[in-house]
Amino acid sequence: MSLSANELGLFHAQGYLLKPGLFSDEDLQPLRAAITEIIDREARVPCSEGELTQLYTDEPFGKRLARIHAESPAAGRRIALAVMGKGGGGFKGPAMLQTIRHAPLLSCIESLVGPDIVGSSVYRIRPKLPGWDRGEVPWHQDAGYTLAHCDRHLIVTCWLPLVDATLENGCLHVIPNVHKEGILRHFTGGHAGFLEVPHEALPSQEPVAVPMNAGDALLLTNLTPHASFANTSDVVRWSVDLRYQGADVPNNTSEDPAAYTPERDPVTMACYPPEADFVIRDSNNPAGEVRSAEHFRQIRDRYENNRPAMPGRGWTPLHNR
Ligand SMILES: O=C(O)CCC(=O)C(=O)O
Repeated sequence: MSLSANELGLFHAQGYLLKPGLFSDEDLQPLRAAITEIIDREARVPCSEGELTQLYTDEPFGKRLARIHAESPAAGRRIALAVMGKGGGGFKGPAMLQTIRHAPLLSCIESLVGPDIVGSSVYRIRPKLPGWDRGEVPWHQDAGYTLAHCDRHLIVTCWLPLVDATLENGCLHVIPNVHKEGILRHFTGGHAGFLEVPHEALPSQEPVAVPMNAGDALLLTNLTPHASFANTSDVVRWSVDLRYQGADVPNNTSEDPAAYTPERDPVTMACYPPEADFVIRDSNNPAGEVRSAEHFRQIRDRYENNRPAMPGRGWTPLHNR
């Protein structure tokens, strides 16, 4: 399943590549089941307090939280945030590691970053609820969120929908062929509090919408502008975004979070210090690879419980422009 020469050429020319059917329905099932378990647990609270009339257990994966949200927007959002976990990347169950370590995906990643692979600290589950403005992510490059000295390195994002991602439910949009032009000017305080590159600062190339089936994977560079817009459907557009980098790209795999003091020079830091990177493949020290759910949880917890601050990288507020 590794990338062909043609696919590699496309990725490097366009800044993204769609890999259809990389995950089977069965491969996605553990993550869907783990999410469903959290929905089930969290929905019991508003149900017992009369805020919600039922648990909607008979609804399919894509519809269940949408039905809860339609009945009680507040309960729906609370449950969505609980699934995402603390800081947005707090979901660290066995199913997440299993998805990150999916062998066909790692073969593709190896084609892009080499055999020694680090799982980049920033991964997210995104429950894009119908009509929830926080589900709409304005134009940005992922590099806008990482420290400036990492702009020159490749960090690959794998965007993976757990349900079909359509124009109606808010699939991803990308701007092709501009990732070699470097970092765009981002602003803080954009739509729903995200970083944003405003329309007038975007490259002139036409954006492309990328509708995808559940299990397709979209591979993006960290300099590929992308965004997603409103979900006007009646399903939750569930997706995960995972990130990978070569072992030579700055990371915190062997650092204690306490080493990230405010005085420290950012150029000596991991690309995204607040969360824990983890070793996926290390040909020199296979024993250090994070393979067990318990090891993964410990590594993520260590940073979650002592989260280093993210040094600013000079982006100014959108409303001041
Ligand atoms: O899932 C989305 O709608 C946006 C994802 C995104 O911006 C990202 O993965 O960087």
